[in-house]
Amino acid sequence: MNILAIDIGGTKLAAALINADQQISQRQEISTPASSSPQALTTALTQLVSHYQGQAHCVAVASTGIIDNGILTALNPDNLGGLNQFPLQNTLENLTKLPCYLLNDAQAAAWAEYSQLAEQFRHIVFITVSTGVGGGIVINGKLLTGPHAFAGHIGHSLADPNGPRCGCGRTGCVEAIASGRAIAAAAQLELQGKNARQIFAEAQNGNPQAQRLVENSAQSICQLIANLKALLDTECIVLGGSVGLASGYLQQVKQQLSLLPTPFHVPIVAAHYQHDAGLIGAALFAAQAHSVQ
Ligand code: ADP
Ligand code: BMX
Ligand code: ZN
Repeated sequence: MNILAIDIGGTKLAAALINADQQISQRQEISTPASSSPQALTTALTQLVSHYQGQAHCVAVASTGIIDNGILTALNPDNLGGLNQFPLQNTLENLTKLPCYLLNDAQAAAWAEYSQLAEQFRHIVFITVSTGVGGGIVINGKLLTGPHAFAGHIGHSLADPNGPRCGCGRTGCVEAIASGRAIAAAAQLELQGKNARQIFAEAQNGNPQAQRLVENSAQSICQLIANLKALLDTECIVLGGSVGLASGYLQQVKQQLSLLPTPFHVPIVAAHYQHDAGLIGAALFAAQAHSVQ
């Protein structure tokens, strides 16, 4: 029987059925509502899950935000149109009448990526550069979630004390410089009003401002990776999210890391599961949790 996997990001909501061999079918994607009203997210989730009735035995969720005790708490509410608290587990259990297993989106993606790197590495960090910047940490083959499910929120570590204010309330977080939203927010003049995807396209066309915005993002992700290497002696960094997976981005991060002293060097790879890492990781986690019940 399949697992219904749902990925809740700041920009898009995805859902799919995942079988025991991690094969995906019936994948759907809709935009994340840009509203602080819990009702708007409930309506979008209702639309998304209605398609899968009777086809799954449990629900696996990878969601942006701190996912603790079934509640989504936004660390950076700006990423969810101002939505701050949302009863995610209750909402989905009421909608589907199925047991529901939840993880943060980057924690879930880290678990998926670790599952297929496990023969090579025991210590990896997954970084998503997407609407925000998220992280999932695997140490000695175990996913680190922490006592309050907060572990891995590396997008909210300091990149520049003189940088922009972050939606989390701190100043100069990595997310406030490197994320898709931050790239768009920093755009001026001819790039004002464009989103990160459009700014990447402009950078490819040779626009110097766009190239500088992409470079600043890659530079702060490179410094974050060096910090993680010093903190955890991690063996491999996996990069995901639509910004992280954008053409040329990984190369820029690698190039900048190569300029730092050798102890900070670490292999960096693109997410094997690309944009589906969250869905697959949530399903793996749910399958493991469901089987021990
Ligand atoms: P989510 O945050 O919902 O998981 P994504 O991983 O798609 O979603 O990240 C959304 C961000 O990525 C947005 O800021 C969007 O503009 C940007 N983006 C989407 N596609 C691309 C692309 N091809 N190149 C660069 N940035 C992109
Ligand atoms: C934010 C934070 C993280 C999340 C990361 C990436 C919120 C709502 N989210 O740092 O929990 O993992 O963004 O999320 O505070 P995404 O939406 O970019 O995938
Ligand atoms: Zn922050």
